[in-house]
Amino acid sequence: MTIESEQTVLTDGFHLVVDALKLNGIDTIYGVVGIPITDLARLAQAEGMRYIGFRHEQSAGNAAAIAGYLTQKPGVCLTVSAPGFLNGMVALANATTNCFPMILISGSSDRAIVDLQQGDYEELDQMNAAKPYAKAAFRVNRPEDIGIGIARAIRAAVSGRPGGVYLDLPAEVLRAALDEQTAARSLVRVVDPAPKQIPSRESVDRAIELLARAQRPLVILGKGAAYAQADDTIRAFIETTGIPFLPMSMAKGLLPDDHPQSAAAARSLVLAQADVVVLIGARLNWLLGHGKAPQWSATAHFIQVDISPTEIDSNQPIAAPVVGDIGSCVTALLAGLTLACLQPPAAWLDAIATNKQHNAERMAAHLAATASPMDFYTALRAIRDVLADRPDVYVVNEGANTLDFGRNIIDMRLPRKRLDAGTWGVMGIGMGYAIGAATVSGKPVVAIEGDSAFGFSGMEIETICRYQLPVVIVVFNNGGIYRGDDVNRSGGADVAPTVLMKSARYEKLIEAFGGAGHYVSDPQGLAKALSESIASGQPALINCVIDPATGTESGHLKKLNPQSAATHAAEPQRNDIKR
Ligand code: ADP
Ligand code: TPW
Ligand code: MG
Repeated sequence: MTIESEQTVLTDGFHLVVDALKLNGIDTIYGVVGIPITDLARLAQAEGMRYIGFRHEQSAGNAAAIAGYLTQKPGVCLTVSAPGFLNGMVALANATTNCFPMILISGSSDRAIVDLQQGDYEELDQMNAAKPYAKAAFRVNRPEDIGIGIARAIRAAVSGRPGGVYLDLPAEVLRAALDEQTAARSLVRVVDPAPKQIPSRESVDRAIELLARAQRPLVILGKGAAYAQADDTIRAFIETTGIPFLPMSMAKGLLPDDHPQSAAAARSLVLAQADVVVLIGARLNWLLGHGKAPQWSATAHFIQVDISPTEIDSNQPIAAPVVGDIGSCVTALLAGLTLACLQPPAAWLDAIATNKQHNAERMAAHLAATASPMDFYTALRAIRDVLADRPDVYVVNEGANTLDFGRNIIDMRLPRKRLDAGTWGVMGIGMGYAIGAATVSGKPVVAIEGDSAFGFSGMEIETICRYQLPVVIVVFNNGGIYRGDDVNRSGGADVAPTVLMKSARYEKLIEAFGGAGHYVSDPQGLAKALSESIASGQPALINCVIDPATGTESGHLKKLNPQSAATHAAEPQRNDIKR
């Protein structure tokens, strides 16, 4: 809508935001509306963008973040000021932590009042609140700067190491009028938002020299490698060299989990014994024991391929940094390979094969036993078998035991299909990631959720039903955080801190919104409900009853929780069979 005066045709900030997003190929906004951004969402929809309305900004932000991860275009989340903004901030911080490109756009209150703390409606100094948790934070103070502000936000989100960007849009800027010609001239189409970054020749040569000396080489693929969408190049590098590889959780499927060179089932062995490790888009953070003993050999040498120069030496000295984008770096490494880099010594490959077989047999024995009531193995085996025929299905996974067992048992065959609690191990990503993945792909999503994990974003099942998304939620109902059988040590009436309601009928929640609810207590029932739900393409929730006594405190993170009073003598020691 434009306002015509005698001489000039006027437009406003709302139109400029929509035009700037569309000009840059952004076609979807995830958000929750209210003052001052309701008209922005309305207008975006009127102008042909998709607007997906959520029940909570954290889930909207998580959907935007995962959309960014899957498409390499920043996912956009739109929130109201102060509380809506803060709800969205958790997702923005999580996106930054995980290196996902995302833009959080929030309306904000009158700066003159906010800065003097005079108590405006939803007053908060949002830009400064966002700064420590975002890759970049910008505020647009004039309507003619909206175009450049959005361009800066896009470029900051996707170039170099991707991350979360905050863009503050004061209400008065959105409402401000501007003549159409000036407005049109102010828009910016971002050219080459994530330019290739070619590694230096020396860095590639240094890496090749080190690799040529390796006796026990290993490649670790992280979610940066999955994000880079250099799938064929990475596969060619691994298959040409013959080096065993270990996928980090969200890199599962970059090469299929049943690939003969996968060392996932020999994880502890390869970490402890590898002498040259090629990290591709994976950080040496807590998820990799910081690259240190006792998990790693103290004499291991590292080659690290990463786009962020300051990631190098963050935890361990890196003998051969290769800084650039993964596509360019792996192409250069592949081109530089020498004979000595090909086919690792047989002794190394044999040791891995033996260990893999031993661990695979242990896992197979666990999976062959049918526990009643179901334990994590029994339930996940049923899910694994159904998903074996559907490699196109996205798997969202959060919880503690539900996450750790899920990662180990559910094989992935295609890249970027596994979406999980990530670098923070955060609960609450489930429904947002499921909605984001279904929205950008139109493909089915199966969200395997601990009962606690599900609760963090559970209300979004209304969103899933409202948009009729092909999302099937499986709630692993063991009646608690980790387990459901702990007791109140005071003998009082309140349940223990980890206990949730075992009798909860989660499937009835989705029935309230017209989705299909299933209650299952055996693997046959689970398999049937799951395959029918996926085939239906409609929203469904399967309440899957799990023995409350089978989980482990903190899942596989026991050693981060050493003082735990909840020691269960009967628990099997899992020893990260295949983490
Ligand atoms: P994981 O948790 O799977 O180990 P991380 O999130 O720790 O993975 O690491 C991802 C790494 O990938 C980050 O250090 C990031 O800088 C890097 N990265 C992301 N995208 C690219 C890219 N296109 N090229 C090179 N490195 C990238
Ligand atoms: C935002 C702490 C880690 S895992 C978890 C919590 C609360 C839930 C585990 O129980 P669940 O899974 O989901 O039922 P299961 O199979 O083991 O029973 N708040 C946030 N993030 C985290 N990680 C926590 C709390 C936590
Ligand atoms: Mg639970």
